Amino acid sequence: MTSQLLAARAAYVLRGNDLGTMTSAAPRLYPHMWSWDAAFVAVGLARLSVPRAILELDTLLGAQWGNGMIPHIVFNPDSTGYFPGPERWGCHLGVPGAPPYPATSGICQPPVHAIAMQRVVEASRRQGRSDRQAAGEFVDRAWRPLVAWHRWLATARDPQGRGRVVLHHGWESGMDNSPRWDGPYSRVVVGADLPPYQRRDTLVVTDASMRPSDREYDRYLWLIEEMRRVGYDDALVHERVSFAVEDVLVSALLAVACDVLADLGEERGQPAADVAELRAWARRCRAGVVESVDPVTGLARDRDVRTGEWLSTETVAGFAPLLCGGLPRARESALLEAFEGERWCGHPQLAAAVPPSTSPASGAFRPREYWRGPQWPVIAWLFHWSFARRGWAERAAVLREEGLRLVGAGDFAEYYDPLNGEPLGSMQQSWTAAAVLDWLC
Ligand code: 9WN
Repeated sequence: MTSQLLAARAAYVLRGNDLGTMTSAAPRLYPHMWSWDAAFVAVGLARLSVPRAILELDTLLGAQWGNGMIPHIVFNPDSTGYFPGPERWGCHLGVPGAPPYPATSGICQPPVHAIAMQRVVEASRRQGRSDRQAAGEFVDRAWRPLVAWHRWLATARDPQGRGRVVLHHGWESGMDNSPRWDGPYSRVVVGADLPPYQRRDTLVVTDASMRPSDREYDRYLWLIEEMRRVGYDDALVHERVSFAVEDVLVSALLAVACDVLADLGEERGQPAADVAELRAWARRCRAGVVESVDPVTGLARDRDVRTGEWLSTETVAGFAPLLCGGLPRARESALLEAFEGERWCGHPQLAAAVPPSTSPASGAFRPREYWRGPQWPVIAWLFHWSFARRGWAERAAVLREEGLRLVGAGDFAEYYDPLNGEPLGSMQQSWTAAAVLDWLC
């Protein structure tokens, strides 16, 4: 397929998933707005229409909680096709700080929104004056909400100031069933009083082996129950919820996002005190990520807060320092070598040289099981964007080329089998189309 046709098909996917003021993450499996999906979607939309990209982010920010949290799902009121829906979360039913409308979930996702805002601003610079003005006004309007979001992550979710963001659900990492979380999840004891439920995801993706197992779902639902029972109160969640991990990838993204936001704020003359705070959070998170690096493997590690252990499964999160920087030069070069080496992108059996979610050389690797092995185009995009930002133009170009090789057939799948390139999970996934648009336009 030519690049032009692929880009046209990507645009068609985003238009098809457009619900008016939000874009569904995918038409059937995810008929609502997801937080980090919305950010990536805005990156793609900015190539089609800057105002539409801004609207996407405005909708998301419109659902922000009073404490600053951007919820991981903003529910489309016209769809009931996803479980767990608003009733199971119960957030719109009087949880302090949660908006009564639109209904939202009660957890967060990775903070990539400032990155999206920066891409929208950049896209606007290639357009006419009205788009540039709209983007500038958007930065001004979104400034307080985004600083509040970052503040919540840097404080409520890092109460000890370790520089690593604490998550209370695997869904908050965006990498739901990654083997990173197997240890912490194994210690989650599902209560006998877990209300019964019926999954819907396996009605859409009928090959159940591509999705998390029922046992995993019980734990996911139990964590929601635990949070709901303490009214989603930040301090109580931190104290009582049985899953608590320091996520190194989210921490690296927060570091980058704080710097990106601070840059935009400086350009727009936003308050110097806010900018200084953002820079301080960026420094602290960068240091937290660097501190997590395993001296033997050189990969960054998550940490189980409940047991204090470092978690060193070989997943793509191990490359978090490449996103945020901060490593001494020799260690950074070694990490880049590992990224391109035969345990990762250079693995001889890969169909496309982009990072799989888990190393194919690891015992935890499962090529078709969701975040346990498949390649996710959006993750390739994230590393591509970071590498370009860090001045590694050639490496960024390779990721773009290989990412496009992965999605070249135009299915815009959610994820791909790294060993044969088979598209898996949901098709017409919005963020896959968005990554392709950004790569091609
Ligand atoms: C739970 C929407 C989301 C992505 C996540 C991905 C998946 C949801 C699910 O889909 O998670 O949040 O039901 O599996 O893991 O990264 O944001 O695309």
